Amino acid sequence: MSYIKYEQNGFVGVLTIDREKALNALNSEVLADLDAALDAIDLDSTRCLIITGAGQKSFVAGADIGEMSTLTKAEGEAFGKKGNDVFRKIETLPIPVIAAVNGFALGGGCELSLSCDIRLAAENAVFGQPETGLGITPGFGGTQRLARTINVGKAKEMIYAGTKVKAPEALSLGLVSAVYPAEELMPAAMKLAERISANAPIAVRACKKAINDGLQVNMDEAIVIEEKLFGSCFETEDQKNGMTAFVEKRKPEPFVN
Ligand code: CO8
Repeated sequence: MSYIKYEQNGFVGVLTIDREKALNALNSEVLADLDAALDAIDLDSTRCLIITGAGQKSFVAGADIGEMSTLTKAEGEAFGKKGNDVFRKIETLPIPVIAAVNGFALGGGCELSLSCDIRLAAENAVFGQPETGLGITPGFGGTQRLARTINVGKAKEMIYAGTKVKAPEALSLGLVSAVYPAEELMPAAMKLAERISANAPIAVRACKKAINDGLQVNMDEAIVIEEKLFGSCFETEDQKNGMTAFVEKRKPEPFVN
């Protein structure tokens, strides 16, 4: 039995973390299943991925506290690395990843959403890094990605004090792009994923790479990254299709990989 459900809807993959009884908390098995499910995605036929949690209450309520409660220093580091490797795989997946945050996104759940490109939230979503109240730091990238995603002072407050943030505040902080009534979250995520998938897939992947790689270096190096990826688009059928259609005042043919 896998803790991950995966569905393919046209060009869009929908990956659900399915451990509802424990509010989709991430234990070693869930992380291993997530890792395997990511490896199994057919990147030739998938242009966008949505990640969500099973049920109405929780996206992911964190790493599994029961499993972590008895870890030694070495085991703690190994568990942290396991999560970090999987989340980095999500962050560097060639295609865009949307987190559809359907409830609690605490600790490792908040960190999972931060490894995605875009976060959409249901009205009942709650974000937080409660780790310091458990005697640990965030360990799946939270100290790094939260501080790079929102105002550093607010990220520090959330991490030092364990301040939780509900969906409307998450929107005002720029932590999420939009908030929807619970039943509208997945349709909205699908709609966005389909809009992304309708654009030139090689160009979309190049944009993800340019943004992610460029943010890690200074502006002079970042601009060179963009120039190279921009130039590479001119070797694609999609560029010819998209630009010829504009010049001829018609819609482009569907884009290809
Ligand atoms: N781990 C394990 N089990 C969990 C977790 C979790 N993080 N969250 C919820 N559960 C389980 C509960 O134990 C409970 O199980 P059972 O029914 O067997 O008692 C079930 O889910 C339902 O939970 P509650 O009864 O508590 O539901 P409530 O609606 O009363 O409360 C909350 C919901 C507020 C979300 C509450 O469950 C809660 O506070 N959960 C913990 C949230 C948290 O602290 N998350 C952060 C964990 S630390 C972390 O993620 C670190 C990441 C980096 C790790 C690095 C490793 C080195």
